[in-house]
Amino acid sequence: MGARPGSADPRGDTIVATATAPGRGALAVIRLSGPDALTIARRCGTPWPDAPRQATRVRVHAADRPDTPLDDALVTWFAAPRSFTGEDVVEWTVHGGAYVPAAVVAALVAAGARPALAGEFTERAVRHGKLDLLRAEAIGDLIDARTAAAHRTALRQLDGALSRRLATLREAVVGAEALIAYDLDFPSEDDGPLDPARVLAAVDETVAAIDTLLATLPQAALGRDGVTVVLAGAPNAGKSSLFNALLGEARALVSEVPGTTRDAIEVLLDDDPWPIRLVDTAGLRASEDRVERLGIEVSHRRLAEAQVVLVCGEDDDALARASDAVRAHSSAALLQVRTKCDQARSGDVADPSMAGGEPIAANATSDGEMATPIAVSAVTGAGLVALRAALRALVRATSPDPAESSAVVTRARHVAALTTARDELAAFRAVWAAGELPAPVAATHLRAATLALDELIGAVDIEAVLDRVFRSFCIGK
Ligand SMILES: Nc1nc2c(ncn2[C@@H]2O[C@H](COP(=O)(O)OP(=O)(O)O)[C@@H](O)[C@H]2O)c(=O)[nH]1
Ligand SMILES: [Mg+2]
Repeated sequence: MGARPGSADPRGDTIVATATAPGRGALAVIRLSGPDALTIARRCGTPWPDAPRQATRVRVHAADRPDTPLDDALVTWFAAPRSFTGEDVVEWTVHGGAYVPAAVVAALVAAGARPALAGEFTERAVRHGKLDLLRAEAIGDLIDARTAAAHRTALRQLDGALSRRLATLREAVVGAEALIAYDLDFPSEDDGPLDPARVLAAVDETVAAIDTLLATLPQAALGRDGVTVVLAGAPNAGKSSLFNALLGEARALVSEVPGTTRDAIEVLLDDDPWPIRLVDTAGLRASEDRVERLGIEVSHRRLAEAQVVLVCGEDDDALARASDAVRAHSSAALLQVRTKCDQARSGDVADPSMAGGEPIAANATSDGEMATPIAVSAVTGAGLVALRAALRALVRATSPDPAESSAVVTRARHVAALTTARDELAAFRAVWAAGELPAPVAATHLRAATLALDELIGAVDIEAVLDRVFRSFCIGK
């Protein structure tokens, strides 16, 4: 993966990059960080402000052409170690666009700075102890967040929820190790010989806590990719129209990915507490994996990945047939939707509560399904609000509650380290319970578990993990 310049020396050289996204924009922020940041900045900014942490208007120019301004900038500088990176940092707010930021960066490079690598500012913050690795990752997640749920998870991690949970786990492992060490140093002191059950109980508790944490991984995926909601029903039931109507009504459309699959169109709608990945089975051909015989338009594959299926039909008969077909192939929660309710049909009983935003979620049966179909019209928009409310209630009932776990693991790196820690604890447990090996040998497993947790937090062996973590960051962060 290649060495990162400057990474060998924790003090590093002085780096510069535009922190804002490239392209046309009112303003751009350029960051300069490192031991020579102030010297370099003084060469390119006139008059230079004496006081740190005060936004000051400065003329920016090339070091050798002080009379040819590149821009009028607002400059704020921070003296080490009280800065994001822990080094001297200068932030230049200049005009945006293609030319000015590039010209200012070029001037700073000519004056002695080096263009920063992706994630290098945050990497330096970690090296200087301003952030642990988990919080640094959370900054990346915050920037990449597209949904309220991903944003919420990133903020919690940035606030240290996961770091604190891991610190507690680490303390428990170190505590168990200390019990053994104490017993070796002072055998039979005060309390008599160490009770092996006491060590086992501490280890078991920690293993259980790690398992709880590992079980939160699906939440990260849910926050990123959403709860999968699939539209199913006979051809012409009104699925695609409903799909579009729900899109039009949505507060925030996160992404539209048409043509990503041959058989479906899907969109990610942001919602609370989880985004919704709405899937419309588009144009299935008869030869394809249509849920046959009952003739509804949805593939087995789509049904298999659905958490919720919106079963669409124009009347009770169609709804019953479509529900049976779905039920036979899927364990997803079903929500029955009576489509085209603007069209009066003989035998229809007007039911204004269905269209008027009544608390329809109260109709949910104990297994989370809707007892009464929700009547909607893609043409008039009737019932769409109620449908969204019922869908939200169903998602809440069938998905994890985000409030329950503030610490959530989000990455394969987290899972790998926690699994290592867990395996080492299990190995310790086996050896300790058998009582065959001397205590110091058994304790090496506890050491290894602690090390895995330290690596996860970023407390040790920084070199090995930093490259992997920061490679995915953007320049200027
Ligand atoms: N009056 C009325 N017609 C609808 C409504 N929804 C769909 N349609 C019509 O029903 C037909 C089939 O709709 P479409 O959404 O393509 O159904 P799909 O095959 O299930 O995707 C089209 O002619 C639509 O214009 C509705 O809410 N009201
Ligand atoms: Mg369709």
